Amino acid sequence: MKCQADKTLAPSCDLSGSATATPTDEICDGKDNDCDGLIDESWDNPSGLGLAKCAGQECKGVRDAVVHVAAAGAPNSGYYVYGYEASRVDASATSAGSVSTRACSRQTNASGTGVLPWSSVTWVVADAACRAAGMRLCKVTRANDAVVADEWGFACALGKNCASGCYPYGSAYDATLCNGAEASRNAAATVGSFNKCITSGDLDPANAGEAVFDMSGNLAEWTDDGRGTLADGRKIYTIRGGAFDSFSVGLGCTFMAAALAQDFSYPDTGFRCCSSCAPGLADCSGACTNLGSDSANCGACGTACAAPATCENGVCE
Ligand SMILES: [Ca+2]
Ligand SMILES: [Ca+2]
Ligand SMILES: [Ca+2]
Repeated sequence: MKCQADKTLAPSCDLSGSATATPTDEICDGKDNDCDGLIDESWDNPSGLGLAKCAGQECKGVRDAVVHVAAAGAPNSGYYVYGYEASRVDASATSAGSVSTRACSRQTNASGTGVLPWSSVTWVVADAACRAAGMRLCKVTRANDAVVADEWGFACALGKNCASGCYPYGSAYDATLCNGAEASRNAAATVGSFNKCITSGDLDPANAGEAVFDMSGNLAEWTDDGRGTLADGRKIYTIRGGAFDSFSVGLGCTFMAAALAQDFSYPDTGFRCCSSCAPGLADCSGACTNLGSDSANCGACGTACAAPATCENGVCE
């Protein structure tokens, strides 16, 4: 099986043997790179289905750039977080793109240019975009409003003294490191381009040096941290880290005072995804599963195949 030379014609593959391109592992680009008929799927090609091979192996699904958070002795760690603010599959250095099928975490697109983050996004759209990537928004667990666990804040604050506020890069504010209001950019930058705006804590002793970008500024980030419900039924969620139009306090790891309705969006609102599951597996309410072969979660969490159909590469057949 080979791809058509013109992959912009995705998801079609040329089965005649006359094509020139060969399949590759799936990347987050709005195209069917591995010629299996699915675009930007997060799971690997199941073995035994006769699907495209990559260097003799089954092709891998999209592998978002994530950082494993497994700090020693930290009871709330053991999860994965996007290394970059989420971007759309068709993002470039000059456009945030327009396709809303799923979120991506990467510093550059297939053309090798930087990508603007997915902005003007509502909580509802952000939540769906993470789920389509087999992930979810970063969770906060509360008991009587007190924070019990905070995935987003834990990664940001790790290793710093946050008693009077802290930042991903350290305990003291530095206006030059991240894209806040004092950077005077007044717009989002391509993800990761403020290359010192990174987490300084050792998020995983097994992967020393891994860091998360832009947790302070650039775009403020929706989290799965429910803060109540409006009279009309809309839910309220915390948005973290401040944005290109925020000042020091709002740019901090522990700042949780920005809580907005689920349908709010603005040019400074973005998100990043988290997961309890390793890349290639989906986080379905905390259970890690392969959406390519799980007949109870086929192609998406909660999509069950009606017997006798079974799940074959994310489709009930
Ligand atoms: Ca595919
Ligand atoms: Ca793709
Ligand atoms: Ca941010």
